[in-house]
This record gives sequence, structure tokens and C-alpha cells, in this order.
Amino acid sequence: MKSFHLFSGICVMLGLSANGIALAHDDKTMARPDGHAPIGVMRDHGHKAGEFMVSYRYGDMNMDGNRDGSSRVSTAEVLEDYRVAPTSMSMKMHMLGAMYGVSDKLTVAVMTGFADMEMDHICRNTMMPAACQNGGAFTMKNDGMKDTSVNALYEYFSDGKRTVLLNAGISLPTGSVDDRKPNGGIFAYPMQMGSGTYDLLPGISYRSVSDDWSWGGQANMTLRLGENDRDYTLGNRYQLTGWVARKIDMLSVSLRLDGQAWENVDGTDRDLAGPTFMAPPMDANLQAGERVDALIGANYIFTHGALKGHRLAVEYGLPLCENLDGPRLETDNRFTLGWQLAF
Ligand SMILES: [Cu+2]
Repeated sequence: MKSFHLFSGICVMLGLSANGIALAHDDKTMARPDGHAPIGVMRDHGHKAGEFMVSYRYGDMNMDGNRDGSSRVSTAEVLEDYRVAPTSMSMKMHMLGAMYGVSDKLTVAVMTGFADMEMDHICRNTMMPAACQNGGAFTMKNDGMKDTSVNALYEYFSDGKRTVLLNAGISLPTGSVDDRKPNGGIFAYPMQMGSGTYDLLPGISYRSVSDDWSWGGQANMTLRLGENDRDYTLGNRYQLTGWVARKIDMLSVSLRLDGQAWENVDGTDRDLAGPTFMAPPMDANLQAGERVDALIGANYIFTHGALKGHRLAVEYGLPLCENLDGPRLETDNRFTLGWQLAF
């Protein structure tokens, strides 16, 4: 549980070296596939004055098996300390975005989404709790609206090839934090839809293009303000990502490293106060973690016919390293499919 700092160095270095490559060198002409970052990256580009863009992303993230620190732990080991162990979780997300160029330098972007989550569990014995009596295994499901972000993206620097974009955003608590299970109990933190707080979203993106190549990087944070009406604050999140893309006509393929770290919950949901917990996700002190993912992606832009101007993109990623204040479910893969249209 506490081998965190040594490991964080490795994770951060992986993240930094990726960004190091990116920091070497934009293109105002968005009309190339890699004029936008890989689809898993948001708030990476601005628009010209008066230009609109709408987007849709489908995201799928799968977690399977538990991890404590950087080591795998078996379900049996989790059940030594808890009556219930999560075994897997899937999250499917539908994300909608709109962007508008207020001026050539300033773009506003609004994003919201809907998520569908499922978590499978196994019980230590089938007597307790009531949900366990059906063979010792059960599935919890929740779905709903996610938090909504409003962002101002400002082009701080551009020489036509290189661009630095600053982001100032706020996340609005449109996602619920008081969803309940069929038995009336409150869902644990990872099964809630939102943060319940207004969160600041500062960030900076860099992008550089050459004839056939482009590369970029982005750093951003989610800083929680105050406490939600369930008496807690989700941990802040920090993200550092860097990518390289190769343009082949109207297609680009990309490789990306994505480092993320998130802190523990501050406070506790008033119905999850402890001191003992039936399952790890209910413990506010077992929420933090960090992960570095490697992702491969492709962007395509249509330049002719009825679909002219439409963009399609995919990205698939696997974790290279992951360290959790566990035991917690580990992430096994993530997938994003997206569509974008500017007009
Ligand atoms: Cu856009």
C-alpha cells in the first residue's frame, strides 16, 4: 500500500520522457488528420473566429482483478480482510462536446457525458450481506449523467508550426453523488457519477507539426473546490501526456504515453464512515493511484463527398505501470472512438 513514492518516480519519469520528446516543436490549418490530438486527449486545439465544432466520443474502460501498490492480489487475499471483493468493472461512456471560436485566439468548449458502469463482486461467504445469497456473486450497475466542463482555450503562442494553448476550465457538478443500490445503500465512490464539487481545470497543451509528422504534449489538473453535500471531496487529478503522430495522406497514426495520478478522497461520505468496510471501494483512503498507459491511435479526415470535413478517430491503450492504494481494481484496457465536425 505504501510503496507509492518509489514507484511514482518511475511513473512520472515515463510520463516526462514522453513529454520531453513532445517539447521539442501548429498548424493553423486544421485540415490534416493530426491537426487534432489523438481522440483520448481533449482541449488540445482552438478554432478560428466564428467556427463551431461538435463532437461525440464513445469510451470503454475495463478493469479486471485487484492490485495493492504495484502488485496483483487475488480475490481470496482481498476476502481475508473484506466480506466482499470486487472482481471486475466496466465503464462505458458517451461524451458530447461543442466548441466555438470566439476569436482566432480564444475558443470556448463545453463537454458533458453519460456513463454506464457495472461492477462484479464475490462474497467471502454467502450468508452476508443479502446481495451475496445468490451464489456468492453479484453485479452492481449504475448509470447517469457525468459532470459537465466549460473551458476557455487561449492560444498563447503560434508561429504556424508550433502552438502553445492555455486552458482554464471549470467542471460543474451535474453528475450525481448520491446514487443508491437497489437495497437502498449508498454506492461507493467509484460507482458515483460525479464529484459533487465545482472543480478547476487548468491545463497547457503544446503541438508541433512538420510535413509528415506531428507531436504534442499536454499537462492538466482537476482541482476540487470545497466539499460536496455528502461531506467529502474527491482527490485532485494530475495528467501528463505526450504523443507522436505520423501523417499518411488523410490518415494519421499515433503513439501516446499518458501518465495520471489521483489523490485519495478527503472526508468520507456520511454513510461510508467506517471504521471497517465491507468492501475496499467504500474506504475513502483506498481511492488514490497512478498509472501510465501506452496508447495507439488513428485519426482520419474526409476531404471529399458528403462526409467532407468529418473526422473519425480511434485510440486503444494498455497500462504500462499502475500503482494503487489498494486493494483496488486495476485498469486493463481503454478504448475511445470519436467523431468530430467543424463548420
Ligand atoms: Cu474542436
